[in-house]
Amino acid sequence: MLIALLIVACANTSLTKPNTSTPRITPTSSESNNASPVEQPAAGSITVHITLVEFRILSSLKTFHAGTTYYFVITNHGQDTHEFKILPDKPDGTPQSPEVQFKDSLIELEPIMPGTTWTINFKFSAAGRFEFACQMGKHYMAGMMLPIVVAS
Ligand SMILES: [Cu+2]
Repeated sequence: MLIALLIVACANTSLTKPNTSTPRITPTSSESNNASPVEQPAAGSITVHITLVEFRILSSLKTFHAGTTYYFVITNHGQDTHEFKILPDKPDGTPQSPEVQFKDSLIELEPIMPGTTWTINFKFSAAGRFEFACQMGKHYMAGMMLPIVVAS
């Protein structure tokens, strides 16, 4: 169900970056600043509240488990437009190179306009070190990333 939605979202998206396998979701109407893709929580999912501000990402959970479905409720409480990406980290928890981050991101939700909330169900398929991140403009370099742990 989620995969089908992501595929449809990808097919309908006019990419501004080189094509990748990253699931990308953009608002169905690019004309509206209020367009916010919204999913209902999956049965048995665990809700995670994500807050985006300049220039930090806050999460109600920082340790996750592979195979568990999480219902991400992502709200932009800042003044700027942000995005929500999940990127792989190195085994020691430090960030991967920008090339690997770009190529292997697990999810990419953008643009998340100020004052809007996006919701999506997501399941990590394997344990590892990851980070939540916004790579818009210089946001990432300004500290807009949050390391997380996915346990088995
Ligand atoms: Cu940002």
